[in-house]
Amino acid sequence: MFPRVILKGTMIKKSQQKKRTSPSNYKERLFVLDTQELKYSERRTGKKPMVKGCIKLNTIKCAETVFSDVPIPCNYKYPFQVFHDNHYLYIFAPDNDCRQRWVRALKEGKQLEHQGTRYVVIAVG
Ligand code: 4IP
Repeated sequence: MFPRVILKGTMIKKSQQKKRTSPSNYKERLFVLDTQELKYSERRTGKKPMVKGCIKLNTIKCAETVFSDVPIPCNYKYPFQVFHDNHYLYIFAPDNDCRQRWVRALKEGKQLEHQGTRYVVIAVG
């Protein structure tokens, strides 16, 4: 089945610091959520965006709003987290509506993906 785009938009992400030596930085990325994965890319003027990361929906354990007391060091102030493969991806949306849309879409995306899996299992069994 071909993936279907659910949501698309520009937000800021914090580096996931997968290694102990990884820097802590914040980058603007174009996010695309489809029925199979969450992808983020770097926009480049006059060129196709370059994919920097891709997270399969079946590796996402949860997507939740983050409430933070500490000052947020980037221009977008509405964070949410995506926990996948033992990594936390922090994404900062420009406003609360946008954040809620993404959290909801990620949860729905996961359900769609589960429904798909269940359907396949029933069909095979
Ligand atoms: C990179 O820093 C970027 O922030 C990467 O983000 C990030 O990867 C890297 O984290 C971090 O080291 P530099 O550009 O200064 O090298 P992006 O891929 O969006 O450019 P993540 O995994 O967060 O996508 P580590 O943990 O992969 O090193």
